[in-house]
Amino acid sequence: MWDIHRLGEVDSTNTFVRDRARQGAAAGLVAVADHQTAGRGRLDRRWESPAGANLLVSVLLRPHCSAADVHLCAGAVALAAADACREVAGVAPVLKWPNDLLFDGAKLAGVLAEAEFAGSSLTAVIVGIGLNVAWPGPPEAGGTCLDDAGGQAQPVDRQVLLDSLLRALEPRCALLDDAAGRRALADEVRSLCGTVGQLVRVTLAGEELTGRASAIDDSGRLVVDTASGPRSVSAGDVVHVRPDQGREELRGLG
Ligand code: BT5
Repeated sequence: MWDIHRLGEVDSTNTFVRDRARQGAAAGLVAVADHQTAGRGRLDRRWESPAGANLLVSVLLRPHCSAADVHLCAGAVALAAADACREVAGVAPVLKWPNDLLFDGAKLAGVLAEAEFAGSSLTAVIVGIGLNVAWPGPPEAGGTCLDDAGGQAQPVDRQVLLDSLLRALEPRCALLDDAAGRRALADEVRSLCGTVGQLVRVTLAGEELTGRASAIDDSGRLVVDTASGPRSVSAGDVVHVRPDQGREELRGLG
């Protein structure tokens, strides 16, 4: 099902796939790059990676679902990437809501999902993932990479990792197309998500919430039990907080 475009250098694999989606490319288009000159995170942040070090890939999905389910497209890719990390590197990451893979509390991968619409109908979802293989990210980000986390004798082969990821993604793409499949996918996201049960601080536009994350609801929102009652959060930056230290602690999972 995959039409793979291998690129030496590109501004952003998400932008490459988005441009082709707008020209009518079919679902299954994949762009993988050695290097991005303008790799994007969320909220205009940058995704950094030296040439040839990490897996930088975006896929074009055209699921039969609504805008409210776009988060599951990101979830499907994150779950497939987690499978690939286990299969290829023996590393078992957890999900950090809404879009990261963590290993031992450190960021191993970030997922960026971007939706395209015709009027109010969802026409495409571009999901990009930056998965650290040989470089753990900029020092200030406190990330990790498979070659450090896995302790394997051989460095991880990015091609083998991509093949494994796409194999794990294919059945999950089918799940996106009907309600029962989406429920199964949402359950799988919940079971791998390390955020539920954690004390969290969530930064929203103009507001900060602190409380215990108690659930992920069927719309993919994080439910946070705050002092003034439960709040559902659909976007925002989550920091896991360690209660015993009362300070920001990204290594507090588990
Ligand atoms: C994300 O954003 O985590 C989503 C990253 C998606 C990147 C992929 S690469 C392929 C595709 N093409 C693109 O252009 N993008 C996608 P966010 O949660 O906003 O995290 C961004 C933050 O992570 C930055 O502000 C840094 O602090 C940190 N960061 C940057 N590069 C990193 C890396 N390689 N490893 C760990 N952390 C990193």
